[in-house]
Amino acid sequence: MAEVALGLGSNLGDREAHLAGAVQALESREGIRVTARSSLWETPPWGVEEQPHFLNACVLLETSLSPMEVLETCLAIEREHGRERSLRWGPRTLDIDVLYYDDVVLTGEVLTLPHPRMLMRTFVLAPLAEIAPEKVIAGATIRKKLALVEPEPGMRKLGPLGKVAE
Ligand code: PH2
Ligand code: MG
Ligand code: MG
Repeated sequence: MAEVALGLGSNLGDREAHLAGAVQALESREGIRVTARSSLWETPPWGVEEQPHFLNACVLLETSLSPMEVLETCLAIEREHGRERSLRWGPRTLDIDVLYYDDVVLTGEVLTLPHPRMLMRTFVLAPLAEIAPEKVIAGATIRKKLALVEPEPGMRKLGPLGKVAE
């Protein structure tokens, strides 16, 4: 069994329903158990600033799937939520990024682990620090990495990431 962290994001449509639906879809997949979920966070858009604010969250999984199988599962769930790939860093109904898979380090065409930008993004580190503060990535804990990045003005912690998308 591997421990995997995923970063979830949405800034189109019913954002909360997309994130809650993603968790439900993950839970229903064979070989995946969702073991922890962060709070929901409202975050200003990074990269392309002219787009709606995001809701972000992170979850931890215990899984028997391989890294590529986890990625393919995430992409399939994104598609089920009407994800269209157009603008890089642009608006999306659902984004699911594989942040780390145990301590696997790999650089590939479609999958790089740990996620190459996760340590620079407060919208990833803040929710992840709620559920995996002691996880070490690139030599330091998530808690420490979060303390090293600039606080993001306009980022707020909302309620729990719900179970059911209504
Ligand atoms: N995702 C992006 C680009 N910009 N900004 C925020 N706040 N949250 C995101 O999840 C996000 C983003 C590309 O995946
Ligand atoms: Mg992303
Ligand atoms: Mg993505």
